[in-house]
Amino acid sequence: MTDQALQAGDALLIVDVQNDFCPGGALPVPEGDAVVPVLNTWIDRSREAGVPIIASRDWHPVSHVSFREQGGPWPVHCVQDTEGARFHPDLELPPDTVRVSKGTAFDRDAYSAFDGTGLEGYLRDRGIRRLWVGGLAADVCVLATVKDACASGFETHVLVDGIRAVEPDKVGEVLQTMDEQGAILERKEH
Ligand code: VGL
Ligand code: ZN
Repeated sequence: MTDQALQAGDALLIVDVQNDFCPGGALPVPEGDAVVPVLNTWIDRSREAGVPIIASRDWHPVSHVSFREQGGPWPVHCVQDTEGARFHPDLELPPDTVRVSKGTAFDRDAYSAFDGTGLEGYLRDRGIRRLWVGGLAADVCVLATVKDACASGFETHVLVDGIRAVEPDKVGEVLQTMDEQGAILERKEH
């Protein structure tokens, strides 16, 4: 835990808070929608501090390689421009949120928000050094994003209350892996 006051050089990175990853969606993460109020608080804090807000989204073409019908591990999910691919309706993303789409090639999957998106360069160009990360799913795309963020030298803070896993039993293991990568695990200050 650190002082959770946001400052210049920070960015909030919200990973894949989309309908398909929430209860009722195509690839539901248990309690996935529970991250929404937590992340809304961080959105407010980011706006107050003038800190940029970045939201990644899983954004697959039809017949994506990760779908079971193509021999992949997942049910059809987050197909471009479908309701399931939209951000959760209660997530209060401001209009100037920077949207990052990933997994857009037919033949290649991308779990990390950094994978094939150019996000690292975008952040560096803006002098971002610290990231505050939350979203879905803790054991898939959040984990991959946190690993890449750490490997790229960003000071990476994980909003533990603002993540949920496809396999909830694995959260402890996931947090340990994040910690080993050098991420800082953040729980509520009060
Ligand atoms: C994700 C499974 C498949 C995620 C994306 O955003 O965590 N999980 N595609
Ligand atoms: Zn996907």
